[in-house]
Amino acid sequence: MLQDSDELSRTISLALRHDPKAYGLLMDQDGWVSIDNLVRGLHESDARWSKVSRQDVEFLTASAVKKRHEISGDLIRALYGHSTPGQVRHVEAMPPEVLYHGTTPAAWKSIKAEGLTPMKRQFVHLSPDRATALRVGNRRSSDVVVLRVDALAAHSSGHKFYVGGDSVWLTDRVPAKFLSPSE
Ligand code: HQG
Repeated sequence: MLQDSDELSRTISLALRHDPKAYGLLMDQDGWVSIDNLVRGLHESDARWSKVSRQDVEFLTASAVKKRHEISGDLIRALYGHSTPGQVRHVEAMPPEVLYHGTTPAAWKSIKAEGLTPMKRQFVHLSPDRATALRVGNRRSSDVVVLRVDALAAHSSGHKFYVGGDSVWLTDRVPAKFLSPSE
């Protein structure tokens, strides 16, 4: 049984979303890297991961409650969250009428003026329901502002939306006119 599986998942996210080079990984334009190379990179990065096997990574990915990573054959990628230069390609899709975004009261003050922007990531991240947005916002503050995003209206006016797994939608930015606080 793998110890520290949350910590390992965070380290894999670091490698796949933010710093593939530090783990010796070459990422393609869809965000895929070789699982065997990832395992090798983990072994070399920290003695804590010296015993991690490909099977451990496969099990962790398959059993995660929040689907952050995806495996296809010999490849693995992060489903969302990237901050590497350029933009990783994601599958474009028509969003539901409404999506949600959980943020802090301080951020809401500037979001009100300039809309949602990707900040340090490649995309703005949106949630399919209010409860998920609340959890996202709770990472930063117990006082969360959940925004209602008029996603279909934004899509109709030309904004593209992308699938980031089961619980995440991605878009380049959301102008303030499509946002309102949701009670
Ligand atoms: C805010 C985690 C000021 C935005 C989560 C957020 C999610 C602005 C922060 C995923 C702004 C960016 C992504 C503006 C946006 N002015 N603040 N114009 N526009 N912001 O972490 O959505 O657990 O990049 O409201 O659960 O919080 O890691 O985005 O507070 O699914 O798998 O700038 O990351 O997933 O923060 O979270 P983030 P996020 P994992």
